Amino acid sequence: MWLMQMLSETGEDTTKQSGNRVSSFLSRRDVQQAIRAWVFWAVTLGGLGYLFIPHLMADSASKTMDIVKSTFMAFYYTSVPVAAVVLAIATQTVLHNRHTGTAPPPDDNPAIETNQMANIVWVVISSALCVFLLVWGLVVDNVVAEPSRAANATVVNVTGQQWIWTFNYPDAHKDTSELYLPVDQPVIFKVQSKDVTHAFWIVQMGIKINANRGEITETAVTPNKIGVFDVRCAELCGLLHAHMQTRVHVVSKADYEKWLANQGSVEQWPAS
Ligand SMILES: [Cu+2]
Repeated sequence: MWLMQMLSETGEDTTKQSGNRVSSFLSRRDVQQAIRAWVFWAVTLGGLGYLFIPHLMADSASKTMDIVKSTFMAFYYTSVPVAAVVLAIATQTVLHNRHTGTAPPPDDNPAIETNQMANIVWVVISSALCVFLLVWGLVVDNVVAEPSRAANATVVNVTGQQWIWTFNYPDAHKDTSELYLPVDQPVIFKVQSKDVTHAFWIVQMGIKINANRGEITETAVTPNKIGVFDVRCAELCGLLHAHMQTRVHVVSKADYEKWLANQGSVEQWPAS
């Protein structure tokens, strides 16, 4: 409707009219109050996220995890202005727009869905934020998939069952209950289950995929930090689900070759 009105009028008049409409909308007292509340909530939510969220996520042991963390923050910061609009309207309503008494409220405060300017701003900004997140997702998804395309990737077969993980290195004919991986080397996990659905999750590497019975799922990562990290089950799979965890040792290429050649129990070597 507003678009048709605008199109049917001359350019100069349209610009002047919509300029007047914007400035009269922005100069309204309730709008000013809502804008101040929006700034308060945007700064508060943004600041709290900046201060606390990074501490809630595991330290990174792969580029994939770096991307997971930055994606989480991107989605958080993108949602802040939208959440702040909702909170700003609620705050303005509670602080300045309360109605008391038994008489019905006056009709001079029409609902926001009938306000053209509010609707245009709302739809345009929300759409721009969604497009930004879509583009972000497409770009990082491509980067995260890089290890799965590596021609030199190590393959590890992962089997979940109530309530343990076992790992098989098909090239080395080796079975283990703890993972050993060479640093900076892409690895592809072929994951399955012997019983119910589990989920294979390497916490600090930012990869997680379902382990299904009768089907092989794949995920891949390039560990980029030497150390010991956590493997957990991320799908409720029965009584001892919480204990279905083991470790992944990321070691140097030389230590990995030594481990592959070692026939002893994996729990005894290397000491860590
Ligand atoms: Cu589980």
